[in-house]
Amino acid sequence: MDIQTLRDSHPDHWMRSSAIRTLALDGVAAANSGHSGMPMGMADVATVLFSKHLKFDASAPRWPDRDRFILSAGHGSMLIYALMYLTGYADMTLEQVKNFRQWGAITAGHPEFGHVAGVETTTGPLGQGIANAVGFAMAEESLRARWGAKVQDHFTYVIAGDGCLMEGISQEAIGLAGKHQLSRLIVLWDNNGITIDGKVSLSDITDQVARFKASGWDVFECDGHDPVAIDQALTAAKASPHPAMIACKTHIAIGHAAQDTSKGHGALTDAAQMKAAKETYGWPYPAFEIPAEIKSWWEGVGAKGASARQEWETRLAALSTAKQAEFARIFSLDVPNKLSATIRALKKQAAEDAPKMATRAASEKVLQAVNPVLTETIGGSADLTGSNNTKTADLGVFGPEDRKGRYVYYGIREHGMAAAMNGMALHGGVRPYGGTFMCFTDYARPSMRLSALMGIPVVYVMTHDSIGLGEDGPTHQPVEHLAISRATPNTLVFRPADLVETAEAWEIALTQKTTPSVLALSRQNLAAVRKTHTYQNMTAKGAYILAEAKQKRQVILMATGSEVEIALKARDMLEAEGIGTRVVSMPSMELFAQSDEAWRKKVLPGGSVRIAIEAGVRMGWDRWLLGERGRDGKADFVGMSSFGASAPYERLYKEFGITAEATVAKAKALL
Ligand SMILES: Cc1ncc(C[n+]2csc(CCOP(=O)(O)OP(=O)(O)O)c2C)c(N)n1
Ligand SMILES: [Mg+2]
Repeated sequence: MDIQTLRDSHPDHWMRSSAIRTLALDGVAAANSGHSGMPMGMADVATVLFSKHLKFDASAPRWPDRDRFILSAGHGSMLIYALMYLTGYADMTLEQVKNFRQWGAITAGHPEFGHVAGVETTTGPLGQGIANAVGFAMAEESLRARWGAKVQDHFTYVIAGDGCLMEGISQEAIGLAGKHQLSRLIVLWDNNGITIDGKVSLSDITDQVARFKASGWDVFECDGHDPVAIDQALTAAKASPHPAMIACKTHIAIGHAAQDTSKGHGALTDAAQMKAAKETYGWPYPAFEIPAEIKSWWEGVGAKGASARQEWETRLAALSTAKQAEFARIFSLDVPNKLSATIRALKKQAAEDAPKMATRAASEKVLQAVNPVLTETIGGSADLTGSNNTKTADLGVFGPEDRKGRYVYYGIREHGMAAAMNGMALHGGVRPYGGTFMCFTDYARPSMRLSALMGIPVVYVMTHDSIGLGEDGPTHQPVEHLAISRATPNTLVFRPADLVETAEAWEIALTQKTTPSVLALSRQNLAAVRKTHTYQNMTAKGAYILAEAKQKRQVILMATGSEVEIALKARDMLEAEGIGTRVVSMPSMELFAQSDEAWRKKVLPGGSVRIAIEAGVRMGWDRWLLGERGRDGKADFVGMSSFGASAPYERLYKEFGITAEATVAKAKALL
């Protein structure tokens, strides 16, 4: 259909969707940067979705039973900002729209969770949104099964572009959603055939319809500018018993000189061309001006969900007081009081038994105690369940047959798993954790970074955390991964040394509300190092004195995880030679950095030789080795400076010089 036909056949719809198009043009022109073409091309789909299908209430953006709308093609951020302004979200004022991409405005270049009330997830790194959406839909299925459709009953809609579908992560997401028959998940593909470099066909000839179908999706197709066709496709997609993809054939930058070209992807700021486009639309109004009748129609769209929201509130209020409190608790991320008592009991027993075990096995022990208490947890692993020790007997398995199951077999999809966990956490009401090998942090990394950026408390259970995994060799042995995780802002990295520290680390991770955690856990068995019970969570201090010097202190050995027992052995050897040696266990550098200065000085006073022992690279350690003021004295590092190798782990520790003997030699060399 040409534009004149579209205008003539649905004049009201055309003007309402043109409000989005012109706001996108005006916002991008004011910023002199951004992406005009995608919001222009998808304005018709968005208008039908928001006015006829999406269950939302602009006056209550966070209402737990709303439909979720995810703009996976985050570069088209003006689409979501325009929709929020038009429908009357309180935070999305015209001023904000005019300040698109400016310092202090909530209208960031790409939609950011936490900045804008109606933005469900941060998008922009292509493919993340569609993969988050799988987690949203899983959380909805899980909560609907456990709480009933009266309390949780909604859809997750995604707008994804060619770029989202080309990214590898989309395949992981599509596979996961298909397997789990997430029928409440609907993806609207902005099928405009254009990306930045030119036509999609420059780089891809995938039959997307066949591809989605191959993974168990239902696929519908429509002219993405025909409101009747869009409505029909959405109605069919909602009725389908499978996840649904709607291929919306669209024109990028419709009505502009750049229509159907890659020029249309970016910022369309040429004044004459903008004027011509608006004339084509039949839009005579000045920049940022929306005629009152169009604005008020849109505000009606924003208000129409209020009754559904109020009915939901009434249904919630009909639940028992205890159930209402529990519902509020899981959505506010509070933990039950019982959690700390559970952890403490476990710690006490562990200190008495002093079991020799791998920290991954310790983690399983903690989960066995915690999962029955914290019923909002949803565990999983990317096909390494038996290695990551992430499954406990009480969880059951999530799937089409059992939506109440709390364990997800993510398959070999680390990235998809991490993104799905982000989606679950963002949905609310559940607390996801998932495992893989520490080395494959790399495969999950883009989503781990977004957990941190968004400030959501996903827990990453990363086992086989060093050369200590042995025979699988350097492909599987993380060396730089602790440093990368620690370098990421707003991320807590834990490398516990035994069962007690593992329990403490889990307690901290599970009480976070705005910070993800990475648990680096050993494959190999470790001796218990905390054999005296402490009521206090020592890991919460980040680092603490595990063993004090018996003689005048000359050396401080710092270590994490599997290397703590090496530090203790080196201390015995040094003490035997009359060299007083303190051992500091440092399960979390971030928490130590956050602890007060007095504590840091107490744990790491000046005047002693300092050696850090960790089976990873040195990067990150110098702050503690050289002193926070960089003048504390002599220091050295026992760890890795190359990739590992394939051999039994005892041999590897020897060959790479991560031993008590090497530690003693380095300490003595500095004395
Ligand atoms: C992971 C990732 N890689 C690259 C980019 C840069 N980028 C932004 S949009 C885009 C092209 C997207 O094409 P499409 O989804 O078809 O959007 P359209 O041009 O149709 O608006 C690229 C490469 C990105 N945002 N994220
Ligand atoms: Mg495109």
